[in-house]
Amino acid sequence: VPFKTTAMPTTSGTLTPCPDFPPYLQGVLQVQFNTKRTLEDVQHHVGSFLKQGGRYKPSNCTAQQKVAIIIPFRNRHEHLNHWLYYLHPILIRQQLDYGVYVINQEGDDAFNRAKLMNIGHTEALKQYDYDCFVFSDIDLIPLDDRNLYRCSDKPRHLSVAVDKFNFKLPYATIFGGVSALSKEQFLKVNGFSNTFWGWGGEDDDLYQRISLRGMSISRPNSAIGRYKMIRHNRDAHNERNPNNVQKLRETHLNIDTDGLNSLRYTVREIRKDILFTFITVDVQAPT
Ligand code: UD2
Ligand code: MN
Repeated sequence: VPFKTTAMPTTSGTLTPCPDFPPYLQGVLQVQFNTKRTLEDVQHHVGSFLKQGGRYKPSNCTAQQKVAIIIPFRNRHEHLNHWLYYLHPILIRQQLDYGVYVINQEGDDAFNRAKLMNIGHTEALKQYDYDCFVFSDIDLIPLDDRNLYRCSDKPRHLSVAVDKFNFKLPYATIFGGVSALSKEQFLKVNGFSNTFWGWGGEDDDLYQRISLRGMSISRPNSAIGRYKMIRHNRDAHNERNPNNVQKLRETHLNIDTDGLNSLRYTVREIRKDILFTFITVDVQAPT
């Protein structure tokens, strides 16, 4: 039984808080991407545990946090299927009250990962009173379910040991991949910058925002924070943007005016699948 739940109603009829250490965790996980997976496969695998929109909450205890998982997306359906296949069972075992939001950039202008994250945060809060946001690439699968998709007293970097980087941090301040910020922490930094178009820099800018607001980051240890990244080439319309290097010198000038408080976009469609909420947006790329 993959996600055993034992009913534990208390005498008052209310649920007790879920424990600090979820009892169903398995530790090290087997992950491989050679099997082709369709959305139907994944639905058969985990669909019955979920509610429309990729929502779940434990039935036998009150989750410690309400977590929105935000995934920036364009044209990575194969990766999405793997992500859903592996992550839903993990998040269920972690006893989270969670929802999965895939933020799909419409059109083929330059990709803007950071702005999609801000949009995901804003749209998720319209659906439910989330108190924690996990921002994740579509192609990163944890190799250990003790790496909890929760927020802590500091902004948290979860993807510390990625196979692509030989399971080491490529540099000490890296904050890309998978990261978790509480609602309060994310507001304090004014979210991500909206102005990093194309590949690179947006994650470092967020790290600098965190430092500028007097916070430091936390990480799981590198034995637990292990990930596999699905192999891929750089996508079309997400070329490395050399302007982003200069932008990184200006975080302190932009943090107050470029972020959640200047976010402009148009929602094209909100589609609630059983496995995820798929939100297609026009990010208003500069012409
Ligand atoms: C690194 C970072 C990533 C981000 C990126 C620079 C790690 C482990 N990862 O990843 O967090 O900072 O550099 O922007 O440090 N995407 C699409 N469609 C596209 C393009 C991107 O869905 O056409 C999404 C998808 O969720 C993808 C993510 O954006 O995983 C990051 O893009 P990437 O995987 O091409 O970048 P990568 O692997 O160099
Ligand atoms: Mn990647």
